[in-house]
Amino acid sequence: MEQCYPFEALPLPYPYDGLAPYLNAETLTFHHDKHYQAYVEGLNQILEKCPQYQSWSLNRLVTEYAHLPRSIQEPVRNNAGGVYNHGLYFMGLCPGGSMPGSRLTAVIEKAFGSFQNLNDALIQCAMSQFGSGYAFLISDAWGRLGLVKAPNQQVPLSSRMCPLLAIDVWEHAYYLQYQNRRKDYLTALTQVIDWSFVEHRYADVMDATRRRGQRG
Ligand code: MN3
Repeated sequence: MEQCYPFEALPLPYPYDGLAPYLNAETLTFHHDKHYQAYVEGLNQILEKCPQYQSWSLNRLVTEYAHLPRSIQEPVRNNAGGVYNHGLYFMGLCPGGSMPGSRLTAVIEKAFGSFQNLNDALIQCAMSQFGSGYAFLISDAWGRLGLVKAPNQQVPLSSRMCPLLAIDVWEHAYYLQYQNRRKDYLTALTQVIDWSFVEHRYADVMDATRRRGQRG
């Protein structure tokens, strides 16, 4: 799902009230239609004035923004990051949640001991992000899972790391429903994570690694 200019917000693959009561419709509507949309528009506005970079994919923008003219590096980093991270966040949720299949479960147990441990560690990682940012479940190029946090709209994407799941801990992600209770939000969120989406992304990372191995 490589996205290109002009960028568009990915439509929610579930209704606005589909994640209730864990995330209510008001929270989801503002988050998707206002906050996510603002990053999309911000990125398009920057690139509108820089046609020579309109061919850059979203992945390229978030990984190679440092090669852009200095004046747009920071705005591209923030806005392209916001587009990437929000797409990943919303696509990683689904009504009722879903469980990982046997293949991903085995990888999770190897890295975290158990699925429950992963959920606990994910909440802990997201709680420890001071201020705005995200917690991510990532895979390295060898298929090893890990958790990382990042401030603002930084994206932990590189040749050796791919984010599989993004947990948004900006206050706008939960304030309307949970106010300052970030942990309540995170605990609720673990009920609606779409682990089959995570498993698909993980399979994609492994396929890409195999292809690179065959080339090399
Ligand atoms: Mn957000």
